[in-house]
This record gives sequence, C-alpha cells and structure tokens, in this order.
Amino acid sequence: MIRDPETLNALLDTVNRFVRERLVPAEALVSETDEIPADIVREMKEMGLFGLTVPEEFGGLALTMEEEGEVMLAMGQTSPCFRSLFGTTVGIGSQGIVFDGTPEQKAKYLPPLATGELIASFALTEPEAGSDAASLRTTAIRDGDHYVVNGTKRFITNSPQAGIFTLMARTNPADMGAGGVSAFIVEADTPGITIGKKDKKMGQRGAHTADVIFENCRVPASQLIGGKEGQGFKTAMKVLEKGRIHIGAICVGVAERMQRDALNYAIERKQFGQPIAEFQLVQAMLADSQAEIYAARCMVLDAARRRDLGQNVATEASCCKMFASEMCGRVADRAVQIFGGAGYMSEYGIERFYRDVRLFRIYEGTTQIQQIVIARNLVREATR
Ligand code: COS
Repeated sequence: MIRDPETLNALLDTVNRFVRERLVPAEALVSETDEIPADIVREMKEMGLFGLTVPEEFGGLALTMEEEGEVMLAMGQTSPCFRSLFGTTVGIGSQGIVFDGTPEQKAKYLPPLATGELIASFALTEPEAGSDAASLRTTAIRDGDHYVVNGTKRFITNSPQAGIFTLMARTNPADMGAGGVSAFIVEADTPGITIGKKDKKMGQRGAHTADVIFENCRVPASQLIGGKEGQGFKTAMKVLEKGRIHIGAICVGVAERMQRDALNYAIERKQFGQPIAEFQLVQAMLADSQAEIYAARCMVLDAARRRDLGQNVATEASCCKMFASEMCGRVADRAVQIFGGAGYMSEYGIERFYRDVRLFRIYEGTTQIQQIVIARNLVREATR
C-alpha cells in the first residue's frame, strides 16, 4: 500500500540520488577496506534510513511493506553491504520490539533506533542451531529480577556495531522446543557480553558479522520482550516472515543492477566484428534474466501489498525469498558469463556482486527452509 505517492516518490528520488552519487562510487573502496566510510554512515542516518520501519510516534517513517519494498529495490542498485548496515536496525533487529514490545520498551528503544544512534542486531543463530532455530541452547534463567544468560550466538550481522541485541534464549530448559524460547532486548554494554572477532566472509565486505558470547550476563527482567516468557520463537518467526519480503526486494534490486551492467558491457564489447549484445546466445541470457527479474519484482510487490491489506502472507513471503534469491544467483552467474574473462577479474566489479549475492540464498532462512515453510503451509491448508 502506498499512502501518499508524492511523499514516497520524494523519498525514492533521494535514495536513488544517494545510491548513484555516493554509494556506487564508493563500492570498490568499501570492498577494499571492509569499512563503510563514516560520512556515508552519517548521511544514511540523516536521510532517515535507520528509521524506515519505526512507527511515526517514535520518530520513524513507518513505511508500509510496499513502500519498504520500493526503497529496498532502490537500495539494491548498489553493493548489498550498504543495505546491511541499516538492514538489521529496520528489519530483524527492531521489528520484534515493534510487533511485541511493551509500551515502555517501545518508548525507550525505538526513538534512538529510528535515528540510527542505536544499532540493533538479531541474535538467533547458534553454532548448533541454524535452520533448526527452535533447538537453540542459549539459556536465560530467572534469578530474582534478572535473567542470567549463557550461550554463544553465531554469524550475528552488525554485532560489532550493535547497541542492542534482540536475543532469543531458552527460559525453560525443560521445554527443548519452540515453547521454551523467549525474546529479550539486551544492551550490548551489559557485563558478560563479548563480541568475537569479525568473520572473514566470501563477500559483502563492509558488512560485519561476528559471534556474540554471553557469560553469566545479567539481563533485567524488564528486558523480556512483551513481558511474557515462551513467546520468543513466535516473535522471531514473525520478524523473519516480514524480513523475507524485504530480502526478496533487495535481491530484485541487485539483480537489476547486475543485468544493467551486463547489458551495457554486451553493447560495448565487440567480438567477431560486432557488439556481443547482437549475438543471440548472449541475448538469450539477457532475456532469461529479464523475465526472471520481472517475475520476482511482481511477486515481491504483490506479497507486500497483500501483507499491507492484513492478509496472511507466510507462504508468499517464503516464495519471494526463495524465488528472488535463487533468481538473483542465476542473474549473477549469467552476468559474469556475459562479461567473459573480464567477469572473473575484480576490477570490473561483477565478480564482487557474484560473491555478494551468494549469501541471499542462505541467510534469513535458506532456500530449503523456505521450501519447507511453503510446502507445510500448503499441506496444512489443504487438510484443514
Ligand atoms: N508467524 C507466527 N508464528 C509462527 C510463524 C510465523 N510465520 N511460523 C511459525 N510460528 C509459530 C507456530 O505457529 C508454532 O506455534 P504453536 O506451537 O503455538 O502452534 C511455533 O511458531 C513453532 O513453529 P513450528 O512448529 O513450525 O517450528 P519448527 O521448529 O518446526 O520450525 C522452521 C519451523 C523450520 C520454519 C523454523 O525453525 C525456521 O524458520 N527456521 C529458519 C530460521 C532462520 O530463518 N534462520 C535464519 C537466521 S536468523 S537471520
């Protein structure tokens, strides 16, 4: 749902210009240094990018899902690491508070999240609990008016920069399933938290992940999201479900960028006396990519609109994440192929995108998990 086309278009114009003039020229530097320059981070904060999904009463832009999708399509036109910097704050790191937080939790944390003064990370994955998220082992045991947290969270995006973690931990060790899990807002400077060293990754340099280790970390009971134990897994699932549409939109944006780069290259590059764009085998690759990008774009915007209308989009959100991320991988592969030998060389940039987008098929729920969610929902619906 687009509330006011004029306001949204003004925001999209600003984002498009920022991407074109500030982010695209910085791509190679960020990849080399593994750091996003501080002035770019400051500009992102000033533009309100950290507050896209925070309700207006707390200083955010309160974008609808369709509006958020449009902004992510625009942000996708550059290296995905830039989106990642505010992605956990507008997405999986903050939405648990927006959906299920108490009025006090919202009032305390959402305003500084909206300005980017506070960065949020989502701490669910563990060394032994990835796709099987409900099997997590980190414990939060009640002790007076605190919970004592012990455990290790793995691959936590933005943990080196985070001011708060949305932490999923087991408050009831007698229940080893989803019902024993609770969600907390944990301030990163709480004694007992150590951030591991930055992971060395295949791509997305500039976006940082690391372990977060909790050792007898005493978290005030007031930090339990919604004030209710046993609800944490559901909070996590709701957050991830929305995130799947958001990631789908980013996949479409990045695929569009790679397709544009491949098309431009194919027009400029001559072989056998003519631009390779005039060869039908190259055209076939461009056409396949274009049709798939279009299909994924339609899916993402349709799922977003349905969600805005209040429909249950659990199946559609997983379809978006699965199709758009797989599509993005195929588009990346074809783009490298169209670049030929140059596609393998870092100075042309397309190999960096190829490595960057590999993550989309894995994080925030692998393709295989999306398949399981989709199929389970179908069977459940059909046998109800
Ligand atoms: N919205 C609200 N509630 C949901 C939900 C959703 N989208 N999906 C599941 N739930 C609820 C279920 O209704 C169930 O509650 P009840 O017991 O009250 O019915 C509870 O959560 C447990 O659900 P389920 O039984 O489906 O849990 P499973 O352990 O079988 O796991 C999958 C389900 C595999 C889908 C889940 O573990 C998952 O999404 N894994 C991937 C995790 C992931 O994306 N990790 C990425 C890293 S974090 S960025």
